Amino acid sequence: MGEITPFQSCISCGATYKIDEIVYTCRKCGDLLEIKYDYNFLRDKITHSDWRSQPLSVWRYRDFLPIRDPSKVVSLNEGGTKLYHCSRLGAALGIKNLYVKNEGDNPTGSFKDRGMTVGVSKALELNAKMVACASTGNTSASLAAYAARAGLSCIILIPLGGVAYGKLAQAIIYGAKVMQVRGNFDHALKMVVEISEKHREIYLLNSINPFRLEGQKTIAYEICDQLNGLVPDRVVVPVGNAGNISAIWKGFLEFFKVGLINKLPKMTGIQAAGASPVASAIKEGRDYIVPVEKPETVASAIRIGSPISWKKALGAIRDSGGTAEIVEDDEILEAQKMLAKYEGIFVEPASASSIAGLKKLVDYGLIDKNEVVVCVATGHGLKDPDAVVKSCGKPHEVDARLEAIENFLGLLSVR
Ligand code: AN7
Repeated sequence: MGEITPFQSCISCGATYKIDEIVYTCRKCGDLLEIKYDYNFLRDKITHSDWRSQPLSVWRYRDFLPIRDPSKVVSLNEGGTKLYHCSRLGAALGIKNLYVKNEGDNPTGSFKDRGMTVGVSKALELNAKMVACASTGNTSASLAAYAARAGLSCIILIPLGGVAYGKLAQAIIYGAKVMQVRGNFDHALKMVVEISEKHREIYLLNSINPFRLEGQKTIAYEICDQLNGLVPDRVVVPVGNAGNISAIWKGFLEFFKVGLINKLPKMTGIQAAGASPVASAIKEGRDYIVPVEKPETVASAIRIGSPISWKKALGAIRDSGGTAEIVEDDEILEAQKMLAKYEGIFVEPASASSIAGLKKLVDYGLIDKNEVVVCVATGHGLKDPDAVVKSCGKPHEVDARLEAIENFLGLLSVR
């Protein structure tokens, strides 16, 4: 039997759309779409394909991705990020088997590159000439880079103030048309959805676009392959717009469906206290979110009050038997320092929220110390150096005299 071509499907009413149809939300009920595959066909295909001989990367998993024309692939060598066993941090938190998946290794320094390599390739397949997104920073840096590589023009809406300078600099240097919207991320997202619905030549690449999440699900595939088929008991993910945790769960489910793994991890989402609609819904046992009007947190990447993929995320957390936790800004900054100090891994505050959340759940006794845990560190620390200077202060100033330096170091012996 031939393959059933991948297609888009509504997560609520099940309405289906062709793989090359430009549709962002379901025309029948308005809900989000996801990409579906012929898993029986895939199961057979991967047993005959040489994918395991390919280097670890997003495109190692091309059989699981919705791009059919290899000549359209836009790549900067994304994915293949390191998975570190963190014994020193693990000991400090009381977890024996702690791993950190360092997404800061990606070409523009965040996991967004996994989504953009697929999303921008799709844009080329669809003959789009213009791509757009709203962003708290990393999505814009990534889209701008991939658009540049593909020769597409790029429109970016970011909230006025609050985007870390490293990310803003990236978007600007890659040549995107960057606008700072007077409002927060939720306002910027609303604007970019409206403009791409009105001007159909603009292809929208926020995570409302299901092709983005297809790239991001490869985080799950890589974790399975890096642990040689061992599935972690738990995967801890920072949650902002809620696309990534949904994508990672989809990845695990798909490896399960095609028989590459035989169990599934508990998906655990972490949000900052000033922007926690998803985690609050989980804690309060609700199946809907209450958007946060004025989201606020030091972790600017996840300063999002009305996450677009909330329904997918609630499903991922509940279906996997996972949980969610809320962390304060000082807990995030403390976790950022711990990861740097104990393991030499420097991540931005949003990424450190996964460590902060893990610490809290272990302290509360909600996570067993024997669990194999993977924390996803979503973005590089150099994206937001201001956050470090604010939390750690500037270095001590000394005169250019040996004695002054010895004095600071406590090396002046009393004679
Ligand atoms: C470092 O760049 O939403 O829950 O516009 O940059 O999938 O949104 C960034 C999100 C976590 C949250 N960690 O992921 C954007 C944007 C980092 C991030 C998240 C983001 P989602």
